[in-house]
Amino acid sequence: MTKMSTATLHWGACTEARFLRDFWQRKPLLLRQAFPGFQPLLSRSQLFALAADEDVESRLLQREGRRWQLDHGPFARKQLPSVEQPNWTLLVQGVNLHVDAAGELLRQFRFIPDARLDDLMISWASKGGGVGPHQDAYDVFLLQASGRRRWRIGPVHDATLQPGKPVKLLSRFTPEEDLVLEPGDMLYLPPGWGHDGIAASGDCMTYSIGFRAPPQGELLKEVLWQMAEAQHGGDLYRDPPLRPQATPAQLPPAMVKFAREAFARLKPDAAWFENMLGLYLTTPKPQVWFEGAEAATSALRRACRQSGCRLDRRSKMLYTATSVFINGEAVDAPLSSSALLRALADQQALDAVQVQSASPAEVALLADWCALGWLQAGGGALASAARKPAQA
Ligand SMILES: [Mn+2]
Repeated sequence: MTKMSTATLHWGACTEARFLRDFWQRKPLLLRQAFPGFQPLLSRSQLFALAADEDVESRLLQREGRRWQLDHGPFARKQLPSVEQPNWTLLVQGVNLHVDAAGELLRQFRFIPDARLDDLMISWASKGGGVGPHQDAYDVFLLQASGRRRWRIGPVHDATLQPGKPVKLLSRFTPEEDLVLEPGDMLYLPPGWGHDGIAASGDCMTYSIGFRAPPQGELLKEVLWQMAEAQHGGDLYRDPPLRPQATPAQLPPAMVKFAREAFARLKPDAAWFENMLGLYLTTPKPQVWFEGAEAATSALRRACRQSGCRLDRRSKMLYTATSVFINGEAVDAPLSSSALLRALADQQALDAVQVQSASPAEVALLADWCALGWLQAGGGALASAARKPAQA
């Protein structure tokens, strides 16, 4: 099946601009029938099939009274409880990496910068299933795809966690609102907002469209790691003139000074941070791999000119005023100033007319990316027809 979602986000009395001004990163918003008549992108069995794939990140959470059990996938169908058994949920991460229709859905949210988008997670729950009261470092849109889910939400005043649980559960959560979502309804929550969603029916599917709000420490770790790598080892430490040591266990102050000086010499400028973030935010997740095109580059160039090309659903592309990044690499000068590549990043595709107006160097680069599987030439016609798990 290659059925594409034609679902469109309906704002009702709200608008994108008003949402961004009044709600985004501030407070929750419930949109009743945000997607009227929404049809799940995947059936239950297609979702379960994804969870059986070793390239797909999945988790199974089961609750028995106050006891929680967490297992990590892949899960063969017979490893999952029966759908009739209450109180369990299956979480499938990164569905957009595996199903083209999920990319279509995510495009509805491109009024927010791509750099913030993490993934589409689908959770399936039997009656009573859920992940318990918690908070996340994410802005999230919780779209009810099938069945009903009851959400209890509220600000977190006390972030104390329940001890000894396999997942992070708030020990003292006092919800302020109690909402039941029907298929097509969508709830937005800002980062750090407490929420507890419990399947109010069987066959409850919720789509989480997550926008990661990276903590400063995470970015700093990346900055420092990349700076250290750029040293290629650096100068070797040299002892100052030494005398026989009466206190050999004492840490030499010269060694501390050496480390401090190495740190003080680092002077990253704005361009350096831009480059670091561009590479970091476009780096594919570890489980992502691309299917390269089999065709010769001359055929790929021709296909791009004849029918355009589009970004593979797994590709991540961002740009700045001076650089273009794709899948953890920066485009070399002089193409780093290409307007066409920026159009590709924004539109996630180029039509034949756009490719025909491209320079030979640009077309050659597009063909290279097609060969790597980062782009699909000719609207996917030339794309490798290899394994496509649970394609919706
Ligand atoms: Mn959550």
